[in-house]
This record gives sequence, structure tokens and C-alpha cells, in this order.
Amino acid sequence: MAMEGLVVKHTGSIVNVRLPDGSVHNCRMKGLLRTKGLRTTHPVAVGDRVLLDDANPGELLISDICPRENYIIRKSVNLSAQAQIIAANLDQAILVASLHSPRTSTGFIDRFLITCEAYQIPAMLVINKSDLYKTEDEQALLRYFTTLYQEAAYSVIALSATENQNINQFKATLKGKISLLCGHSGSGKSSLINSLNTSLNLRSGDISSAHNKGKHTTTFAEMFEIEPDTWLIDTPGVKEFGLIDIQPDELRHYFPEFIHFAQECRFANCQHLHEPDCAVRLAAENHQIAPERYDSYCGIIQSNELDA
Ligand SMILES: Nc1nc2c(ncn2[C@@H]2O[C@H](COP(=O)(O)OP(=O)(O)OP(=O)(O)O)[C@@H](O)[C@H]2O)c(=O)[nH]1
Ligand SMILES: [Mg+2]
Ligand SMILES: [Zn+2]
Repeated sequence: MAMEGLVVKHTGSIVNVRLPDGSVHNCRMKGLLRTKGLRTTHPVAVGDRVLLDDANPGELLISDICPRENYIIRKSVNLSAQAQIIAANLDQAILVASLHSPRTSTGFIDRFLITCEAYQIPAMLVINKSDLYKTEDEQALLRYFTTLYQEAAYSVIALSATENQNINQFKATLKGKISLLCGHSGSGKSSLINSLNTSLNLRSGDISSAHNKGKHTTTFAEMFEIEPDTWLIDTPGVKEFGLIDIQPDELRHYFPEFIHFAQECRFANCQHLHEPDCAVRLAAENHQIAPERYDSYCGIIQSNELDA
């Protein structure tokens, strides 16, 4: 008899599936399924709903993957032709960033947001380690990032996972949803999950004092139910957020703050680069659109990281 389960963890070889009764089982893939999904490194992802076959006693086999509502993908680190599905069936994706130890950047945040827009997953920004930002410069930098992304229509929240600042306010945005946490190693994703459910005790790692970076403590994506029906997906830290399957001609749709101005461009298919009477470029010159965001757009178009 086939039954449905939820993939809560997979390490490449081991896939853990949770059944409706709450029990978690280590399942294997049926042979044929392994070759599906050619461009991805593995056919199943955390968050997938799967069908299980229990024909062999004592063994559950994943016989099929239910159609995904959505998923989010990034370029695999060493296999540039391959993509890695980070997770599937998400309600939102949250970037956990810190201003230092490790330091975030607008380039990293923009690529994460572009990916979320391309896959139609609501995105949000958490600036963690707010307990560390005491100097005037740090406070100014915090305001800078907050304003930049709020003006681009994203929610931004500053909090401290370890000092419990703003955690309840953040928790309210998670209720009843499946949320993905992404970010650099050491930004505090696992610590944040621990602060939301103190019984989980996920491993967190030190920041290397030599490089001010994390040490890649979390090595596999895993889903946790922090309270009934509220799920968080912890993921390994990433160095970069490689864009995949995005054409230069569609990138402009993934900067939500451009859309309003784009209606006033002379050409309906204006790419907002050197075209005459471009209302988006003009809005950036007038600071109605943040010039950094506009420059980031132009920079990505001119780089060779998009699919031609
Ligand atoms: N001061 C301060 N330190 C924090 C905060 N959140 C996390 N840390 C510290 O940052 C370090 C890294 O935290 P982790 O939770 O392991 O970070 P991560 O994002 O899960 O890292 P990876 O699993 O490597 O991707 C640990 O030493 C945490 O104690 C915070 O809000 N304030
Ligand atoms: Mg971690
Ligand atoms: Zn234009």
C-alpha cells in the first residue's frame, strides 16, 4: 500500500521521511527514480512530499515524488552545470545575515532575492547578531541595510538569536508556515532555530578568529517543526548564491521596485540599460530607486553569470 510522507532530511545517501503519525524513517529511493531530474544532483529535496512503498517488510522505498508547489535552486559549488534543489514546497525563504563575523554584502543579498523572485517564493531578510552592533558606524550600517531592502519592499528584521532580542516578533512571521533559512556559514541559522525551540539543541559553530567566517557546522538541509505546523529548514552555509536558469531579458522582473517605474519607459521591453527615456534609470538617478540596487542590476546583466 502506498502512503505519503515528508522528506525532513537528506544527506545524499540517507533520506529521512516523516510519516503522518510523526515517526521518521530512513528510506531508500526506488532504482528508477534516481536517474530522474538530470540537472540536479539528487532527485529528492527536503520539503518534498513522497509516496512510499512498503511491499518489502522492514523497508520503505520512495516510489514517487509528489508534484512540487515550488522549489528553490542554486548552482552546485563545483559542478557548474548542475543545480542543487535546496528545498521544496516553501511558504517563504529567509536570508539570515550578519554585518560582521561573517560580513554580508548587497551582492549576496541581491542574488538571494533575485532567486526567490524567480521561483516566486516570498523572501525576507533577518539581520542577526544585533547585540554586537554597538558603535555609531555599526548602527549606521544596520540602518543602511534595513532601509535599502525595506524600500525595495522586503521585510527586514534585526534580532539576536543568542541574546533573545526581537525573537518573538520574528516568531510571529513564521506561524503556520514552512520557512527556509539561508545564509553564509556562521550567520547564525542554527542558533536562530535553537532560540525558537530550546529543546532542539542544534549544533552551532565558532567563528574563526583568523577569517571572521563560520566553519560550516551544518552540513545537510534539515527540517524542524518548531511548534505544531510551523517548520523551519536549516541549511548549510553558502559562500555565494549562484544564479541559475535566469536570462538577461527576465532579470528586470526580479527587482520588484522597478515595476512601477518601468511602465513609464519609452519602450515596453526596455531593459533599463542605455535605452532613451528609461524611467527606471531616471528613478535611480533621482534616488527614487536605490542607486545601489540599480547598479547591482546592471552589474549582473553585464557579468557573464546569466544564461545567454
Ligand atoms: N553575538 C552573537 N553571536 C551569535 C548570534 N547568533 C549566532 N551567534 C554565534 O555565531 C556562531 C555561528 O552560529 P551558527 O548558528 O552555528 O551559524 P550557522 O549559520 O548555523 O552556520 P553554518 O551551520 O556553518 O552554516 C556561533 O558561535 C553562535 O554562538 C547572535 O545573535 N549574537
Ligand atoms: Mg548551522
Ligand atoms: Zn527602462
